[in-house]
Amino acid sequence: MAEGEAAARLRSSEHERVRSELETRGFAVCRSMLPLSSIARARQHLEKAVDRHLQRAAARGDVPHSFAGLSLEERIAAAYRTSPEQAPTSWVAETRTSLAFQGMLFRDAQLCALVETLTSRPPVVASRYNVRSKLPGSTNANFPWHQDHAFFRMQYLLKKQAAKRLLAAWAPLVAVSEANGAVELAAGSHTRGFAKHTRSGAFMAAEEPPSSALERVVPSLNPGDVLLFTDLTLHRSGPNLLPTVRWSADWAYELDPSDSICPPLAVHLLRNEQATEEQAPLQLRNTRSRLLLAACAALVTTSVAMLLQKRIRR
Ligand SMILES: O=C(O)CCC(=O)C(=O)O
Repeated sequence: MAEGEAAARLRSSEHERVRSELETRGFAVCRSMLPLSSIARARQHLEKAVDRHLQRAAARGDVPHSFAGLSLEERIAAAYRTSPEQAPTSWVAETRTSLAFQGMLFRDAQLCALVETLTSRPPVVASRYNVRSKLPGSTNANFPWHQDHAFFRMQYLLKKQAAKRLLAAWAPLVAVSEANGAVELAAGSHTRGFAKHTRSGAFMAAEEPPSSALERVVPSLNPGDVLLFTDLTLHRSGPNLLPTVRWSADWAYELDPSDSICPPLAVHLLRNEQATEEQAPLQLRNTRSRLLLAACAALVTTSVAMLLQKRIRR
């Protein structure tokens, strides 16, 4: 068998494994998906962003000094050692136009080829993404159980857009395990529809934890690995108990509800939502009518009062 043919077969069987795991378990780990050269470029970009951040923070007196010379894993942890809750947890503004993140990671050719096989369309990277630093001793970047659809839905609705369905991608920029707050997933939770969520601080949290019947998995990941999961897969992440910073990036690809890897939102919820959306204009109409009635009543009252005043004066 020619070398190219063997590679193509291997790739095709790997794509089918990922599809099958996304469909049945709601997540799949893709080992060594991203070239280490891309990870290195992303880390270099962050090193510069951290340097700029700490130079300014040191000038303001927020941190003792800029801790130049320390590695990406060590530097902000050292700078914010006595105040980890004050450290930034998100580096979106610093990476919005970064070729390393937007091009080399989010639009990596091998990853995009996989997504294209899974959806039978050229992949579209969703506009939302994050680059996260989880510091030891801070709880700011620990996520409660949630489905990403709760976040995504809110973000689209705030932009007055219909909520899109997405496939989430999560990639570590350092070795990640349970010890430094890796992502924990409830296998199979994506088949149970969109769960109710409430706000929990800055987060959206599922009202109920995943059923104890579901297996919970915390994949240990190395730089280059990518964790893919559906927007209905319940997941969370715990504290970083190591002395260094857990760096990661998460982004997403747009799905069509008919894609085999896009689990359905529960039918009862769709009906409720349709009802709510249909009621909204009615409620607005009712509010407008009430305001109009109140204005008319105020006009009548004022006119009667003026007439009475005129009569009294006469
Ligand atoms: O990075 C983490 O710790 C968790 C991220 C997460 O849950 C998410 O992006 O939805």
